[in-house]
Amino acid sequence: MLGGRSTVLFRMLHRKCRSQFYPRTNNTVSRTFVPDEKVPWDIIWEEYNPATFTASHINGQPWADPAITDSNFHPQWNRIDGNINRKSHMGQYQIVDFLPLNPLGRTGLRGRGVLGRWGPNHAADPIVTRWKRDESHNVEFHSVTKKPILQFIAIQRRDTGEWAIPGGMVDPGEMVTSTLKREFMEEALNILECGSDKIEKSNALIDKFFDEGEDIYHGYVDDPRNTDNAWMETVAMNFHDESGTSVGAFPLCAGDDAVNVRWMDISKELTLYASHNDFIAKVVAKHNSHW
Ligand code: RP5
Repeated sequence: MLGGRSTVLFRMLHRKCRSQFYPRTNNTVSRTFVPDEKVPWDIIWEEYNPATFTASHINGQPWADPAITDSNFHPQWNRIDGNINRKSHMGQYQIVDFLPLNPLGRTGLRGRGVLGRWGPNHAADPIVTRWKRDESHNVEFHSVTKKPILQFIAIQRRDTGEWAIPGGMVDPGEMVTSTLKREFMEEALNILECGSDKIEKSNALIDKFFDEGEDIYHGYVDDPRNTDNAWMETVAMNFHDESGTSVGAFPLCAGDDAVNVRWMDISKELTLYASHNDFIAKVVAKHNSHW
């Protein structure tokens, strides 16, 4: 648990999951307001009694857990449970009244919201980058910072309309490295519907590209879907096309969960989904590029 840490962490990493209305509910589900100082579970707050919400459409879904009251449901918390990873990147999480507790603290809402798993819901985020170039293929530098401008492949999410890294959920038993490649192929190249000859003939190149990623972040995501009992975690990796001639030259095509996809210039003005800005900032530090 992170209860004793300063409130700075909560302001940064636990903000979007305390917004007034729960997403995808047409503002019909409200969170109890949780001020920064009351986020940690070890701060006693006797009156804390938020609403409970688990979206009805997740009942019975193959990707979702059963209700916590289901007598056949015996989750192995903090462990690899069959082929479901119930371990957290944040260390051991607590179980109170049979429910896992969000390791970052209170969110103002109990239940599972629209998330499939009680406890951690594991995702993977592929951050695919290249240098911004002019028509003569020369790298462009920012006029003020004099640093080269990095671009990354961003998708516009269908659910919130926000721009984001084209990440997705890790399937049960799936290796995170496979999720990173699969999600990119589905979300940014839409290989099924738009798969061009060029991409089909480049299988070996794509495999090699996705073999050479660099770790950027693994841990909690400040996702607006998080609740007191279910939350997003991710592994973010950077895949960089230095010359801009391999994956950096592929035609982009938005997949099912996206309405748009494009190369986006990176700067501190970006406003991305969840805590994706923080992951992009780490990529910038690695490449010493414009911010
Ligand atoms: C975020 O949600 C993760 O960082 C990842 O980008 C995404 C995965 O959820 P879906 O896009 O599958 O909804 O928390």
